[in-house]
Amino acid sequence: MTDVPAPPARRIPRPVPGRLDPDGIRETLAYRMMYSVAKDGYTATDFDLYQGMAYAVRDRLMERWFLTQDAYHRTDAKRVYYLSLEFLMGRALRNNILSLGSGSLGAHGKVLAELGLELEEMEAQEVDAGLGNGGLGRLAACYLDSAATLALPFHGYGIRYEFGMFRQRIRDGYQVEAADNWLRYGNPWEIPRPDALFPVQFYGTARTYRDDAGHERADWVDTETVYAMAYDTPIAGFRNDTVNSLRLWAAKSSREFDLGRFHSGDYVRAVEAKSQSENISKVLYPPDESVVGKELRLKQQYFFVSATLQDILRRFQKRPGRRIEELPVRVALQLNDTHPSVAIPELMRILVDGEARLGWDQAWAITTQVFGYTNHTVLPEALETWSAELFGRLLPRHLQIIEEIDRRFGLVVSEKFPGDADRVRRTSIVTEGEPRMLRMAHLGFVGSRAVNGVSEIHTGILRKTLFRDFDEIFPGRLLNVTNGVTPRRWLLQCNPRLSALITEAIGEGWTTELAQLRGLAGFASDASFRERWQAIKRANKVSLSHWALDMHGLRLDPEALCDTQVKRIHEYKRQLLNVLHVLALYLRVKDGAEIQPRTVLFAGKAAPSYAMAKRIIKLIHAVADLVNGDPTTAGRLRVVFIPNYGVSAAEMIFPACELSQQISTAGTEASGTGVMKAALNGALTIGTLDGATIEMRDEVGSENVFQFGNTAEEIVALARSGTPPSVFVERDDELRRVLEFLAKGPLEEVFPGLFSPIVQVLVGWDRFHHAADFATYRDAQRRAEAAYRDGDWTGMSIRTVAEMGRFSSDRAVQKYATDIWGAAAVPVKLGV
Ligand code: 26Q
Repeated sequence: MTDVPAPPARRIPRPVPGRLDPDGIRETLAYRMMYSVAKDGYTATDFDLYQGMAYAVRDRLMERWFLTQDAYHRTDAKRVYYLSLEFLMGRALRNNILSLGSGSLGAHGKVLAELGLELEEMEAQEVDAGLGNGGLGRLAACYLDSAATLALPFHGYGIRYEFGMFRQRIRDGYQVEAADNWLRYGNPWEIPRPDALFPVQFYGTARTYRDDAGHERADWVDTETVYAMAYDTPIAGFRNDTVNSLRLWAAKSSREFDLGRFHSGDYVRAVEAKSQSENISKVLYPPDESVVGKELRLKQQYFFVSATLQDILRRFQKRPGRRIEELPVRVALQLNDTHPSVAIPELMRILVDGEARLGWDQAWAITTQVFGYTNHTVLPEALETWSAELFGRLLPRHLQIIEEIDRRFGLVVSEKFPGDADRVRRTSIVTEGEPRMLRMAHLGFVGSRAVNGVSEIHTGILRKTLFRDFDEIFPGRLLNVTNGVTPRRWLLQCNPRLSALITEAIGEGWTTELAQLRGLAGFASDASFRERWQAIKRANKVSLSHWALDMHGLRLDPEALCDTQVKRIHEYKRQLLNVLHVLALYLRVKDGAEIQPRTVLFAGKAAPSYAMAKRIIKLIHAVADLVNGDPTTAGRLRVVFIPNYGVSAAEMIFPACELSQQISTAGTEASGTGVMKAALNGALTIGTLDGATIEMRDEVGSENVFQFGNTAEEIVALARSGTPPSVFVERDDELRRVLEFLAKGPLEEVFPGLFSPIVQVLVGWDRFHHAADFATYRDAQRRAEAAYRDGDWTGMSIRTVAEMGRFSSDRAVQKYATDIWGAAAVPVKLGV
C-alpha cells in the first residue's frame, strides 16, 4: 500500500476555548439560540432551549475533541475499535454537562433558572438514542463512557439506524410496537461527515485470475455499490478533557443511481432503486427467531464492517512509512458478539486480494493478532448462523475465504488430534450436509487473539460447552472479563440525592475509583446516616410514582417495598416465576394473611415475533388488573407494568428500587447488568446462582443477598434426569394452588384459553424449570420480607453499595485494555 503524505494544514484559526462559568454558558447559549436555533424569547419552546443548550455544551466538547484526537495522532497511540451493531446511549445532555463540570450541575442549572426553566424539565425534551436491544447495547455505551474516562484511544463504530428500538405501547394489556422516529426533530449531538464516505460492495462474483507475476489471485467483480456516510458523536470522559468519538454509518446510494439509469429515461425506477439501497441503515433488528428480512441484517453487518475497516486502515496509513505488518501493534478491534464477525474474512480479503497482496499465512497472522471477540450468550437459539447459500450470494468472496479458513483450521485440528474426525466436524465453521451453515461463534474464536465471556460462570460454561474443543486447541485464548456499568450514569447522574450523601460521607473520588465506596461500610451502623439513606430511598420512590403517574397514568405506592424486575421479556429470565409468586401472595392475602406491603414492578420489551414473551406481558397485565382491582389487596400488593422500558425509564426506576430480581434459570443469563445498577443504588438482590449475581454475592456477602434455586450443575442434572415439573407441583400445595388458579380461576374465565400455553409449559415440558425453583424462590422472598420488616435492611443496603466497586465498567475496560488490547492511556489537558 502506498503512503499518502498528509496535505499541508490550512491555516484555520482555532477559537479560544469557551468558559464554563455562568457568564460563559450564558454567552454561548445566547449565541447558539440566535445563530443555530434561530429563536428568541418570544418564539423559543422548551425544546428549542434544549437544542440551544445542547449546542452550547457540544461547543465545549469540540475543543476537547480536537485536543484529544490531536494527541492520539501525535503520540501514534495504539487505537482500540469497538465494533457493535448496538449502542444504547440514552440521553446525552446531563451526562455531558456532568462530564464537563468541575462541580455539580451548578453553572448550567443557574443559567437555566434565569430563563425560568429547570434542568429536569429541559432534559426531558431530549429523546433517548435507543440504538440497541438490551444488555449488549447498553454495555457498549457504558464502555464508551469508561474508555473516555480512562483516557484510552477508543473509537466506537456502529450503524446510525433511522429507527432504533421500537416504542412499546400497551393496548388492553398487549404489547403494540410503534416506530421510534428518533431523528425527526434533528440530533444536535451528531456531526455529519459527508466527506467521510466509503463505497461498500455487495453481490457480484468471486473470480480467479493470474497476475503479472503469474500468481493465482482472486477478486470480486460485477458488484453493486452502496456508500456509507459517517456521523460522529462526541463521547466525553468524566472531567478529564478527553473526548472520544462514536462513529455511526448511514447508507447513501451511489452516484450511479443518481445519474445512471437517467439516460434510459427511467427516472422513477432510478429513484426507487436509490431509496432501496438506503434501506440498509433503516432499522435496528430485534433478536427474534424470524428468518424474514435476514438478508438485510447480514447486509447491515457487512455494510458497517466494510466502511469501518476502510476508515481504520485509512487512519492507520495516514502516517508516512507505515508497514502493514505493524497493524497489530497499532490497532485492536473488539467484536461485540459475532454480529460484526464478517470483519475477520473482510480483513483477510483486504490483505490478500487488495493492494498489500500478502500471502495467506502472513495475512492470517496479522488478522488473528488484531481481533478480540466477546461472547454474550450460550443459548443455542441465540447463536448466530448463516446459510452458506445466502451468505455466498451476498458476499461470494467472503464465503470462499471463510471456507479456506475452515479448511486450514480443519488441518490444524486433525494434526493436533490425529484420527479424531468427530472433533473436526464439531469444530468446523461450515457445517456439513444441507443446508450448509456458517457458525459465526466458531469463526470468531478461530479468528481472534482473545475470546471472552462476560462473567466467571459464563466463561466457565463456555469452556465446558460451546468452546470446549477450541479451548483445548488454543489454550489460553479464552478468558473472562466480567461486565460492569458506568457509575457516572448509573449513580451520579440518575440518583443525585444518594450521590450527594455518598460524596458528603467519603468525598467525590468514588466517581472514578468506585472501590472507594468501601468507605461507606463504616456508616452502616451510624443512626443519622441510616436515617438519611432511608429518607433518600423514600424520596426516590415518590419521584418514581410521580413520573409513572405523569407519563403513564400508573399508580405506585411509595409506602410499599419497591420490588422490580426490569429487563427484556424472555422465558429464560423467568418473569413467570415472579408472576407465580405474585399470585401466591395474592391468594395468601385473600386468605387473610398479613404480608409486607409491596409494589411488584415489571418493565421490558418482547421481540415483536416472540409470541410467548408477548403472552407473558399480557399475563402480567391480567394479573395486575386482578390484584389492583381487588379491595382486599389494597395497600398490600400492587402489580405495575411500566411501558416502553429503556435507558431513561431505567434511570428513574433503579434509584427507587429496593429489591431487585435476577431470577434466570442458572446457566442461562451470561452476566446481567441491570442487577448491578439496582445494587449500586442500594437495592438488595434476590437471585439465582447465575451470571454476575454470583460474583456480586461474593463481593457483598451472602448475608446481603437473597439467593435461591438450583445451581447450573443441578439444572443440567435435572434436565438429564427428565424429571417432569409435575414432581415439584405435586409436592407443593401452594404452587399447585397457584397453577390451578391460573388454569381454572378468574383469569381463565375472563380470557378463556389465553394462558393455557403458559400453563402447559409450566407443568409439561419446561426448559427453564420454573416449578423446580419455586419453593426456594418463595423461601428467599420470605427472607427478604422478614429483613425488610424487622431486619437490618438499611444496613444491608449500605453494605451492598459499599462493596459494589468491582462492578464499575472502569474496571472491566481497564482489564480489556491490559489483557486483550494492549492499549495505554493518553491523558490530555486543555489549558484555559
Ligand atoms: C442476532 C441476530 C439477528 C438479529 C438480532 C440478533 C441479536 C441482537 C441482540 C442477538 C442478541 C442480542 C443481544 C444480546 C444481549 O443483550 N445479551 C446480553 O448481553 C449482556 C451484556 O454482556 C449480558 O449482561 C446479558 O446477560 C446478555 O443476555
